[in-house]
Amino acid sequence: MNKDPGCEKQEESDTLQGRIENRTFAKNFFMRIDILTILPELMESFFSHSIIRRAIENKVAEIHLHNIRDHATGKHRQVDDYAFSGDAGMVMMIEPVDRAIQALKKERDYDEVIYPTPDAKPYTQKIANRLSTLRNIIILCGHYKGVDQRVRDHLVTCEISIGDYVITGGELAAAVITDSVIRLLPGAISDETSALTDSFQDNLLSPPVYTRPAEYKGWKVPEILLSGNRKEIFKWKHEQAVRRTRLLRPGLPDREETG
Ligand code: 6GU
Repeated sequence: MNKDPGCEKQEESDTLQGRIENRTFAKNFFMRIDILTILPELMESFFSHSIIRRAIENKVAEIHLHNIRDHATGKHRQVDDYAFSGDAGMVMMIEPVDRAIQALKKERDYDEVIYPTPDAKPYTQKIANRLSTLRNIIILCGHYKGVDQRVRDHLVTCEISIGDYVITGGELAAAVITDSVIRLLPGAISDETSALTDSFQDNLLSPPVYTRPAEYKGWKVPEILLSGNRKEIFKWKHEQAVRRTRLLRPGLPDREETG
């Protein structure tokens, strides 16, 4: 690998607050995400539901799905081939991927070409925050044994792993990235402040939450939450968040700092 295709470039708008402040200057902001995949149907259903659909309806974001196979040449519209190394497993070919990317680049400039892959740095909220400040991004979904390394060396600008395990294709990872980014865009979720209180936004896990009834089968909601004392409740929530983080994710702050 010739470069570190990290996705954590520092920007003034690195904090979410900074991002929101910057955004107030950018009226009519919307984000365009182009996803290159060999399984567009698989992704369609995901994006036609929930938060993502609402964001699209509210013109906060646009998602365009493109079938890489449409850019394949030859009778069989081949998009994968055997590895030169002789290893088992197919490799996604550079030509259809390059053609798909160039077709998009001809239409507009892109801020990042993202390639989700297990052999990359781990995805964090910090990266999601930064991606949410961009206007046009491409996400390339890999399959088989991955894409030809020359795609990564010459076309991809940002590589992301969504965790230390392997899933079959890049589609689910692209969906994870898209969801986490779009929910940060102003207007994507009704209560805009709720993106600010997400787990990880301040390197803390969320505190526990409760709703009615106050008692069920003898299992009680903590007394403090019924007290109406906002100051004490705020303090309790913070203590709980710290406790949970220390217990479950002791390395969380370090990991965020070192990227
Ligand atoms: Cl981005 N892709 C695949 N196939 N597996 C993964 C991943 C991505 N991140 C973690 N595992």
